Amino acid sequence: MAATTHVFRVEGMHCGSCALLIDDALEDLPGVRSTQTTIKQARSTVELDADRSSPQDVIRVIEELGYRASALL
Ligand SMILES: [Cu+2]
Repeated sequence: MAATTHVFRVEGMHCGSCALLIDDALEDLPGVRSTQTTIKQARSTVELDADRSSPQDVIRVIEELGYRASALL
């Protein structure tokens, strides 16, 4: 199974704890191999196994935490 890297724009982060919160939640999503969220760039970079979760699932997890997310690539 090949993992692909997806980049998301994340709006609404206030501090580094927000980024950690998002990374912790994304790590629980099936198929997520790595996740790196930075407030400085307002981005989440997620390495995802497409057989297990979709970019839309990543967006849903981020938005359930109260942030806004959109796929960049
Ligand atoms: Cu915060």
